[in-house]
Amino acid sequence: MREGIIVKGIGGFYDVFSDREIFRCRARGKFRKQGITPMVGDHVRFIPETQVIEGSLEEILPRKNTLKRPPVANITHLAVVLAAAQPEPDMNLVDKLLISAERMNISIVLIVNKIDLASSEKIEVLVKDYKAAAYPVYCVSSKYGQGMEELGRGLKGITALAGQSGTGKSSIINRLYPSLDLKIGDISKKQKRGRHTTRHVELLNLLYGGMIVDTPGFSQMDLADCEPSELQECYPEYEKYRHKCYFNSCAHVTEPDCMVREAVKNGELPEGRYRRYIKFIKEINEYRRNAW
Ligand SMILES: Nc1nc2c(ncn2[C@@H]2O[C@H](COP(=O)(O)OP(=O)(O)OP(=O)(O)O)[C@@H](O)[C@H]2O)c(=O)[nH]1
Ligand SMILES: [Mg+2]
Ligand SMILES: [Zn+2]
Repeated sequence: MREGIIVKGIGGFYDVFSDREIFRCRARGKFRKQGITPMVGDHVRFIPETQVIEGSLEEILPRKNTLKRPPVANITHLAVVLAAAQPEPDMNLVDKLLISAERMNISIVLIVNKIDLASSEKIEVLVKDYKAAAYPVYCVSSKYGQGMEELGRGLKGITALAGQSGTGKSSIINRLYPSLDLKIGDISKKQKRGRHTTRHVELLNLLYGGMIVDTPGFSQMDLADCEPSELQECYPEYEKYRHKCYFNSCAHVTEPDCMVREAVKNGELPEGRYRRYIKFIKEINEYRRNAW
């Protein structure tokens, strides 16, 4: 038996990448009986095709993690892509994507694309909020190539790109993988918004090693299944302060002697991130009230 990684699923078949070759396999019936669906990113054991039958997927190895959108397993990095302009970045969505990656323990990369469309001051402001969290930030222009090589070299293992529609996720992959020619959407001139052009899920081998998966952009996300107490753990920059809060269970909202709030007040922690954090806490509490 051989081992490989599922890079694509189409109509009941799975393309498995192994030793620089792709093998088309059908999943054994036992998976369906067990209610298991193979996913892109799965490490699998398979029997390659013979002249009479197509390859056969025999075993799925334990998954390190699974992403729902896009449905991919064993992600190393979630790269959250925002555009410096066109479309204007939706920082609520950026932070929610970061939160979902933190909850899954997936390492995070932030990509600010389209730096050719904004002043360096504007880019500096966007990036500033994420310094304290110490996320790696790449400022790039997939159109003109700035920062792209460094980004390509920084991505190891499997990377999933996520972000608002039109931020340039497919364009970034096309730059990193020139022969590919993914479909790029025209931004509608009137709305300056993307057009949801990317639909299928496929793992692609990158120029500098590693694999990447493109995803359709989305515009909304909810934190409905997140516990309020869980949310603060998704902010690495609060780590240093939270154990000094007066209350052990401090949620850093209105509690007295809260060191997180203190740090925001005196400028040690970014205010924008904190404001959105408070907004998300309210959102979560709202869901919970409605659920009862
Ligand atoms: N000026 C400029 N335009 C860019 C850059 N990167 C991408 N674009 C343009 O932005 C538009 C959207 O790019 P896509 O790559 O389709 O964006 P996407 O994030 O894949 O969009 P969805 O698939 O809808 O989520 C296209 O018109 C690109 O040509 C850049 O660095 N600078
Ligand atoms: Mg796309
Ligand atoms: Zn606190």
